[in-house]
Amino acid sequence: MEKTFLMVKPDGVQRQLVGEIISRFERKGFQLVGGKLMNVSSELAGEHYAEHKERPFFNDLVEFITSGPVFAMVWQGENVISTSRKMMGVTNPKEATPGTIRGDFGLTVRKNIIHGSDSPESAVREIGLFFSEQELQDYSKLINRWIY
Ligand code: DAT
Ligand code: MG
Repeated sequence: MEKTFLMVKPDGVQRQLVGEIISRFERKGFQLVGGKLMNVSSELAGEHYAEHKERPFFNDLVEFITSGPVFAMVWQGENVISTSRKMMGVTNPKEATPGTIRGDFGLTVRKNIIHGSDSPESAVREIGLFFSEQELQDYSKLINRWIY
């Protein structure tokens, strides 16, 4: 089953949106396979955002993601990578559709509440950066037969 890496950023944790966000993915039918409240070191932040190293906002991005605890998660389900991106809304909350997480809770691109992997390759890479094998649970839910 497809897996993705999702992370409530420091603004989402401070604004007490962790429960709301978990609830949205649970109600959609996705399955939580790993989760933890943690601090992101500058080293991990640099690796996680490596693709943005040359961007003018890179330093602000690293400063922000290391500014307080994040809630890191791994979710699984059919099409979870692209569907969770749709549920998050586009990068800039100013343009994100109401009904999406960024559309409902965010105002600016620098504090856009949630991160989600954008492709199967980044999902594998990001899950590996944030979680060890032992931190991921392999279990089945009876309700899945009413979802699939
Ligand atoms: P996403 O988080 O939707 O995958 P991204 O990978 O393009 O977006 O960028 C990573 C983060 O960097 C994004 O969540 C917020 C920040 N960011 C993106 N574009 C920005 C900009 N023009 N100014 C400031 N921050 C930006
Ligand atoms: Mg991205």
